[in-house]
Amino acid sequence: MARNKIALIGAGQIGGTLAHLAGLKELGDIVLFDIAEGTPQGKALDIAQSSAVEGFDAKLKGTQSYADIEGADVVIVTAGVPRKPGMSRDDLLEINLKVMNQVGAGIAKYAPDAFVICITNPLDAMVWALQQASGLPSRKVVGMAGVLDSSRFRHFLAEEFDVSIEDVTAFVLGGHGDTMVPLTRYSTVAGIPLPDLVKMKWTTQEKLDQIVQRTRDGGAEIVGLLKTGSAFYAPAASAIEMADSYLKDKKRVLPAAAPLNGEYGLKDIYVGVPIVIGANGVERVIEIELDQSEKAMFDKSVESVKGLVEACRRIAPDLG
Ligand code: A3D
Repeated sequence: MARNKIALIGAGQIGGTLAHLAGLKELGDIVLFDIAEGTPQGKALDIAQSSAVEGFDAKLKGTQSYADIEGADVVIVTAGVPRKPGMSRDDLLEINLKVMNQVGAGIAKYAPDAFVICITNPLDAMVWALQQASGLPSRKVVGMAGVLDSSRFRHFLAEEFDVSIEDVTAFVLGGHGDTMVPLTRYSTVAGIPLPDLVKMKWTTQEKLDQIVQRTRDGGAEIVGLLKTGSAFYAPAASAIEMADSYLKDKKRVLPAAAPLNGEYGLKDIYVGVPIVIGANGVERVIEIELDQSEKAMFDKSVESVKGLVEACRRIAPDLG
C-alpha cells in the first residue's frame, strides 16, 4: 500500500509546523508548496533531517510547482497574507481571495480527490471561496477553527479546575473569532456539564464568563504577545487532528467550518458546527437544539460570516 500524500499550500509558520507534525505522526509523504522561493525547500530539508533522530519515515519535498501536489490525499491551505496596520478587512479579503483562486485552481488540476482543510483567514469566508474556486464537492472542503477554539477553551477550563485536559470536553459553534459561540451546557468535565460545576462550586459564573471571553479573544492574546505573527502550534495541531480523522476514517466528531445545506436553517454558507469527519469527508453535520440565548449568539455569528461572504461576492462576482 502506497503512503498517503499530504500537500501543504503555504509553508509559513503554520505550514512548517504542519509538516513537522505530519512527519512525527507518520501521516504520509509531505509536499510543502509556497511562492516564497527557498522557504518550502529549506523547511522540507530541515524536517527531513530530523527524521533520523525522531525515527519517522516520510519523504519531504519543497516546491513552487503545483504539479508536485499531484494525487495528494489531503491538502491543508495556509497560503495568504496576514492583516497589516492600515489594512482594512476588505483589503485583506481581496488579497486572500486572489490567493484562494490560485490555490483552488491548483487543487482542481492536481488533487481533485483530496480532502481539503482551509486555515487562511478570514476563515469562514476563505473556505467558502476555496470551495467555489476549486469546484471540489463541498463535503471534501472544510475550514479549521472549531478544533482550535475548543482546544483553547479546554485548556483554560483544565487550568481553572486543575484536572487533566483529557477529561475536559468543550463544544463551540459559529464563526471563528469574536463571534464564536462556546456552548457551556454541552462542555463537560468527565461528563459533568459546566453549569453543574458552577452549582457544585468548582467555579463561579463570573469566572466561567471570563474564560469564555478569553477563549473568544484567544487569537488576539497570542498576537499581542508575539507581536510579529499569530498562533501556529495549536492551529497546526488542530488541522492535523482533522486530517488524521479523514485519513484513518476515524469518524471523529469535531467542530469545523462546514458547508450547510439546510441545517440550522442555512444554505450555501460555511459556519462552525460539529461534524463527523471520515473517509468520505464531511459525513454528517450535527444539528443540535439551541436555547434562546445560544440561538441569538449563533445568529449574530452567522450574520458576521454572511457579511464576509457578501464582501467576497462583491469583490469577485464570478465566484458564485
Ligand atoms: P505565514 O507564516 O505568513 O505563512 C503564510 C505563507 O503563505 C507565507 O509563507 C507566504 O509566502 C505564503 N503565500 C502567500 N501567498 C501565497 C500564494 N499565492 N500561494 C502560496 N503561498 C502563498 O502565516 P501563518 O502560517 O502564521 O498563518 C497562515 C494563515 O492562517 C493566515 O491567514 C492566518 O491568519 C491564518 N490563521 C488561522 C487560524 C484559524 O484558527 C482559522 C489560526 C491562526 C492563523
